[in-house]
Amino acid sequence: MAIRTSIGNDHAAGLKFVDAVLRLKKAPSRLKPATSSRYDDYVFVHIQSMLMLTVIDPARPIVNGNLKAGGMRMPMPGGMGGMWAHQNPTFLPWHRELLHQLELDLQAVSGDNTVAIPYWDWTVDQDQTKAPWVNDLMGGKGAGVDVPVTTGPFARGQWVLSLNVDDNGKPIGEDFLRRTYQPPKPPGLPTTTEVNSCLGNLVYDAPNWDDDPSLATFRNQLEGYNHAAGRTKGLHNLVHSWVGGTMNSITGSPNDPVFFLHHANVDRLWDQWIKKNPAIKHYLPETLPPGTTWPVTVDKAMTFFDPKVSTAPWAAPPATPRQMLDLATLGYSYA
Ligand SMILES: [Cu+2]
Repeated sequence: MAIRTSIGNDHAAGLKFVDAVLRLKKAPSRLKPATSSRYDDYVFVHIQSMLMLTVIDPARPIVNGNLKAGGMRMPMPGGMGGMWAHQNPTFLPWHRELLHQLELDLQAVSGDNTVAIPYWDWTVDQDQTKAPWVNDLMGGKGAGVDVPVTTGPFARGQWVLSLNVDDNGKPIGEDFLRRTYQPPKPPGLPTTTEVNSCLGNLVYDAPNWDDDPSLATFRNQLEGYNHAAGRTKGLHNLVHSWVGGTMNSITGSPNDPVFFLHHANVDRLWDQWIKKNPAIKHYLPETLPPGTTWPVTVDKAMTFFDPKVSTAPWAAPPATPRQMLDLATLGYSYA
């Protein structure tokens, strides 16, 4: 049983996580064995999700040259680029499975089934000189704007990115992490007030199930497209931008291990909301009107790989949203 604790007050758990991540970065890759590591498999799954390599809905066909010459595939226009995992209801269950599978791998590579992904409560731990940004955890940033990470275990030269691509999936020829901490205006990480307002929303998601800023559902608020007045983005999206650099990449953000601390916190908030509201629907849609196949309904398998370009990223079959709703069945909890 893994217990995910706050990296701000459980330094030991943070050290265990970092040690396991460094081991996973040396473990053999299943998806790209010649060039990358098992850690990078998770980066690759996320890159694929953003490029949406396979269009799974015939009602929303490939348009605008999705398949470019030379095999490079482009994100879909109109906010459809993240259809596997972002800008739609699967955002929460898809990332829950990604983190869960990574956590199982971290445990396996450490020979310790108590290794857990700590969460970064960014409403509390906002000081850039404290956890998670200290030298034995995530490290910090260099001097200046948008610069290489130069301290800690993930500094340039020590933590080498093998899958660093731009938003179109094109390699950017840089093998190191960048962080900026340059927040969108107005500056600052999300506040407790903003989180509480999201947690008070009792509708998981609703048509058109997308990233329209006016769609005031729990999922769209937690993902960050529907946000507080005066912000340009909200919760999850805002934190990606605040860390900046590699974390601001829509494709390769998991190259920065802080991605997993951030998403553990997002996942924790979904769990809090579920536990606080036992009687409501914890995922929607449950069914769709006849003739429609999008978005993913609660018992439909989510997409984690494109058979055209890779094999399955882990042994478990593709999870459905319903299988992600109860942490007890997944073997971890939040403290
Ligand atoms: Cu993501």
